[in-house]
Amino acid sequence: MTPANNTPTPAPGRPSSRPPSLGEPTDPTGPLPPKPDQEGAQPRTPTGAEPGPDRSTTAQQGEFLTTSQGARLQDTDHSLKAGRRGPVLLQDHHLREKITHFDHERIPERVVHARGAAAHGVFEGYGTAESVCRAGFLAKGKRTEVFTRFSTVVGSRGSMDTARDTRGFATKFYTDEGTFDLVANNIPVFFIQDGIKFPDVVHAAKPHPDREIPQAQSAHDTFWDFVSLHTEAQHHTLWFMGDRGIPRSFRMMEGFGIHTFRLADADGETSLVKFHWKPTLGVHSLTWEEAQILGGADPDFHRRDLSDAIEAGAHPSWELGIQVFPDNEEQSFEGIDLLDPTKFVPEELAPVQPIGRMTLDRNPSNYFAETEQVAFNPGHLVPGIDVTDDPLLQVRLFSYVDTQLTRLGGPNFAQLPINRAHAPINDMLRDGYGQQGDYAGVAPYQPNSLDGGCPFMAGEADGAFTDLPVRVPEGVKERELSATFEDHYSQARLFWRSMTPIERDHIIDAYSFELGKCYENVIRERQLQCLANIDGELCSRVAAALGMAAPEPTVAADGESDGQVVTSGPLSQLGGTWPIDGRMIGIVVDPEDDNSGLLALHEKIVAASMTPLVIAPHGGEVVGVPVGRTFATAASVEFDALLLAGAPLTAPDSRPSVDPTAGAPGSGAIEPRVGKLIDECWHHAKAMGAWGDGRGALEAHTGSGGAGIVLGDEPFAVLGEIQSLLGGHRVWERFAPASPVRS
Ligand code: HDD
Repeated sequence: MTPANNTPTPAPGRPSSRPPSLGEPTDPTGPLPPKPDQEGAQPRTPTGAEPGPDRSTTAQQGEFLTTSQGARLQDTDHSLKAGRRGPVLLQDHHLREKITHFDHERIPERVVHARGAAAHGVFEGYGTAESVCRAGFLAKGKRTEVFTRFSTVVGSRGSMDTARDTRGFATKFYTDEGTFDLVANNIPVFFIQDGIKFPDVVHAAKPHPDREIPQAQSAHDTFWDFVSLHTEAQHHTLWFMGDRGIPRSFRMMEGFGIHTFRLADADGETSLVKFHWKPTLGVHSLTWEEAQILGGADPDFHRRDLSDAIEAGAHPSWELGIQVFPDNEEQSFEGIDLLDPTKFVPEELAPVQPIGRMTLDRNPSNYFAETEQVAFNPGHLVPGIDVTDDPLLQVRLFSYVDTQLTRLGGPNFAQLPINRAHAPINDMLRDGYGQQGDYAGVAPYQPNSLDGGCPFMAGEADGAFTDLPVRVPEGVKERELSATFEDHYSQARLFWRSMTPIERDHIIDAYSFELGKCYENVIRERQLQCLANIDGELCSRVAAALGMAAPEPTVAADGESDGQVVTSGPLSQLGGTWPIDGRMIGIVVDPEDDNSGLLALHEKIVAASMTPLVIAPHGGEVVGVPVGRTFATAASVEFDALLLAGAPLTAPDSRPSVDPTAGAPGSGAIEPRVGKLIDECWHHAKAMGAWGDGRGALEAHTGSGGAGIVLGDEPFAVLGEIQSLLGGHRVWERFAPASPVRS
């Protein structure tokens, strides 16, 4: 074999064990010197932040490569052969170990929620829950480590982040009293009322079994077939046809425990509650066009956004809150059945009371070890928190361990570092695949005398988990649900009524798109019937988009309010002003211009906890500021706002553009790729600002300004106005909604 040019030189003082003529890496060497592009000003991490302090302890350790048995290796690049050109020998134990391990590196992906991203953090209790819950981690000032995994539901592990879907929001609280998992979603109601229907809804939502398409989409016949037949799914479906189905960021999602849980205080008094996560940054979404473009341009958009924000120090946080209801025999509140997971309780009827705050401040070091192997379970409870008889929750209590036995290869997954409780563990679970324990003692059974009777049972005073003495309802065994579960439409109507005109337009567009992708007319007709039962305008506008007749409702609406609440303010996500931490600001520069203020602008944006990305014709630096994107790599969908510090023109010798709408090369027209950035930001209702030469370009592309266009002379002043606009997320005033004003 010809010696490789980059063969590392043996470390000083360590002679090679092979003749130098072979020129192959044999002896262990020191680390290779950094490549030119790894030196100097290049960021060490994608955002330029210093790597976290834990990296040194989690990186590959030790000077020498070894086998899994600790034997130092001399070569891992060549299999052992009978002569240089001969066959590979079976006795090559290093080869077999390496390949065998590799062959088994993949584990089954989650049957749902396969694609996710996660982060570590801390939860701090406010102490405000103490009157209803004795769980120690809710005490005032108590800090508890957490791990949160966000996910899409339908797509497989390699699918895109921005698919229209419900999002998972699962948090593991490593409390002193054992691990508590809050396995939540970003929508407060679920598709189905009884867990026995879960395989049905998932089979319907997953790709068609014959061709396995489409991936990560609900825009297909089997999904709409199911939800139009099983109408309890209509309420949830309406939520994710709305903007919550395409979040801007995991950091900007609410989380909902959905089910009603039962809490107990220190005296054993019980209450019923629903858990809510409220994001500090507000609830914001992508536009559908952005989501679709991102699916191709950056399928990792949400996981990148989460890890970049954490790395840049913009640590996302959520307030945990509870709605509290009396624990009455009917387990209902203001006529809403609290055991029906397709219903929520409007905040106007039961305000969300804050009980603590979670901040995510550390990215996982290893995706597989942490994000992939984490195992959540709604049955992981701590003293003071218990389940109710919600028939969906009851089935979940079985499903999670069951699936993890397969996914994580046996019964010992709780011993994996990410799943290990931070409370002392003293169980009597023994043996099995992947057992890590080397237990002393001979009596892993109770009662015993051989191990001195140990371990002992804890009483309530020792912090034992006690099953709350809840009365079991009388009745006969039957496969039925309570009659109070039968209303499938009134809360869907409440949701629809609570939307602003812009949000209604988005919902109509979403149904029109999704049903437009169905092949079977009968499915569209049936879904239009469901929409008619929710709202006449919703139905007629979707029907018009499909070119079909709008049916009359078959379910009578219960007057204007469908209950005590006509509209519920917190259901709409528009309006209000929110922090802008972690927002992405694109800055188009022309390197030929005077860019002397660029560094200061860059620093100002970073100081405001946002991420600036300089966009220039070529990579490298402009006045010492690193270029984050070139015209070839920039995509408007990455940015929350765009600044034009210059107006790069097409170079006289540039090649013809493949984009037929672009200006002619050499014409002195604005560089077409910059023009495209501006046009897309305009259509996606994003704030844009310009000064200097950038003004003309922005004016030309936006018809001399308009809502959300900031033209000025001074960069900091323009930036200031852009920041204010960003607080409202988007500039919807730019477009008149087609919907009438909210009723
Ligand atoms: Fe589930 C995963 C949330 C109903 C069965 N579920 C899973 C995850 C989340 C939820 C966030 C991903 C956890 C992670 O990141 O690892 N699931 C929910 C919510 C539900 C719900 C909020 C309704 C209120 N789930 C539900 C039912 C069943 C399941 C009714 C079964 C009958 N869920 C599972 C599962 C998963 C899962 C198959 C897949 C991987 C896993 O559990 O560990 O067991």
